[in-house]
Amino acid sequence: MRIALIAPPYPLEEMPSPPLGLTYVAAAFETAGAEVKIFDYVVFSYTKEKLEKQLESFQPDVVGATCVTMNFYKTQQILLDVKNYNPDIITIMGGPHVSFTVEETLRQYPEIDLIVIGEGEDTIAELTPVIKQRNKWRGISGIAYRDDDEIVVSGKRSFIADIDRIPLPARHLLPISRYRAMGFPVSIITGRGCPYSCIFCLGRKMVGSKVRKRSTRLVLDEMETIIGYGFERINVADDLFTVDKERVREICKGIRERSLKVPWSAFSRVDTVNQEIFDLMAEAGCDAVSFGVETANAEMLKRIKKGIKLEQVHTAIEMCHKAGMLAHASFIIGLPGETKETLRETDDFAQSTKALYGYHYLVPFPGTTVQENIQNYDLEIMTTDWDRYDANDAIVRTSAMRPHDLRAFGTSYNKEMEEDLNKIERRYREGTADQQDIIRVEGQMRMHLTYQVLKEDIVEKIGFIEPDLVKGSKFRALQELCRRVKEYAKSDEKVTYDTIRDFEWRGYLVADISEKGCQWSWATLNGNAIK
Ligand code: B12
Ligand code: SF4
Repeated sequence: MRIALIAPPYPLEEMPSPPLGLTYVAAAFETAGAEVKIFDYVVFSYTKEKLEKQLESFQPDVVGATCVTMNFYKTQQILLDVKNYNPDIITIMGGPHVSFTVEETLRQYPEIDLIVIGEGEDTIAELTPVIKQRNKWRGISGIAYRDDDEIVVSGKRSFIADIDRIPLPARHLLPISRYRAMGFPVSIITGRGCPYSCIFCLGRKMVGSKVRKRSTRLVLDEMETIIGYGFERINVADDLFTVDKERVREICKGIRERSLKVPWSAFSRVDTVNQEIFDLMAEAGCDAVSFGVETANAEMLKRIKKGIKLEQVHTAIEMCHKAGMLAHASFIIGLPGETKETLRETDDFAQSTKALYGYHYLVPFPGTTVQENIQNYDLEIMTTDWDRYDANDAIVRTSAMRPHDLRAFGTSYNKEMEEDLNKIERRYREGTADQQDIIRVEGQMRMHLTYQVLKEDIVEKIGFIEPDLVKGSKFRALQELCRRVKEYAKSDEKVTYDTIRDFEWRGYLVADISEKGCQWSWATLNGNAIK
């Protein structure tokens, strides 16, 4: 049984890091005995022709895809392309969007044969052996599919109680060198479940209200594997990582004992931390902590069921700084009851915390309490165009604020940031920038260039260097590659040469030199060329 898994495109602004859920899914299919390949369109371009070539070469029986709401249409389009190529290939979708839009998705998009609802591992284990026998699907819980005109939603599947038996994410199937080049942190989850019920979040609905923790040993093993792949930063993405202090102590102790030298960051809640824990985390390499604060209006905090107090925000941020870590607070624009005054209150508060802070717009994702019970809130949803569910624009209104007003607030905040950045860029161009400014500007330029090189498959297009230019010398071949990339991407000369040489030095790019010339390619895990 061959399964191709699609990592659908998503934009640079969302920091394309290795897809976590999909690598869990890949591991579950491998454990069920399938041969699995990931078709990655996060750090590769997507074209129908490329997909067809990949299908032709791998000949999968099944194509599965994951998505969040904002890239649902792109993902569905890819599955449509799969069906157009070969209608016999079975197509599956899973993830937080389709888990809560089962009926409408299956009715509107016949190119999707089957949806896996919620946590996937146990469903995959049961489904894989019978996946080609549709008449056997009925007995499997946690799925939905079409049977002629009927939409069949099978029984609910319970959450996996012992998550230590879930196989570690199959990151070895990803194009690792391309993700390393992007440089974003690799997310890990040390537990599943959330006892809180913030009205804008799907967390609890996706993973249940009971927190299920993985053993410290497995968390450390996973970190070790990630470091072994050459990644340079990890992000512990569970909100509730700091809830169980004993476990944080154990993990931090284990990191030191195993000498895992990797900087990491963590998400946390302001009501679950203390100075001792932050000090331990900092000693174990954690250098930044993000807190969801959402709003500084106490009434609204209650309404959204966040369950935190504003005093706790100040205390947590001070403790975080005292431990020598960066603190980041995130806020949401457009929560129910939002007014000009509440936004002002939030912004004043955000500035008073001395933390780095940022805003997203409220997005009522399908399945969230705010979306399902919209009539109970001072809120109107203006669109169900899923492309707009990226949290970077206002798609709701409150009685006091239209999307336009909410946007005006967000834009004014972004404008301040942009003006700061413009000043730094001006200093850079005029040659008066200090070292910190230079690192920041060149870092931005490098990130954009890297993204362009990956998304436009530039090395694949121009990475063959003719023998008369190579003359047997890797150095010459590299200089020529840098020159061509600069020309193709129309990028800054210094940044291009620094970036491409660094990729080669770090082993992300490998050269195959022969009398026929030099072929540059991205490296696989064992240093060969990705084919
Ligand atoms: C870690 C995390 C991140 C990390 C890592 C993302 C990554 N690279 O993988 C970071 C911080 C980078 C991130 C970014 C974003 N995230 Co996020 N994130 C999470 C979080 C906390 C855990 C997700 C996770 O990995 N869980 C572990 C895995 C195993 O679960 P899973 O992905 O759901 O996959 C399981 C099942 O869904 C199913 N499954 C999934 N896909 C498939 C496919 C097939 C074929 C099958 C059979 C099964 C299957 O099986 C899997 C195994 O059990 C969730 C909250 C939550 N608890 O779910 C939010 C969450 C997924 N994120 C969310 C959002 C919105 C985003 C962003 C768009 C940020 C933004 N602008 O607001 C970006 C988009 C990134 C992207 N395209 O995926 C939303 C999604 C809501 C929605 N309907 O769109 C969630 C649910 C939080 C919320 N607000 O409610 N996120
Ligand atoms: S925002 Fe965090 S604490 Fe609130 S429900 Fe979601 S995962 Fe739980």
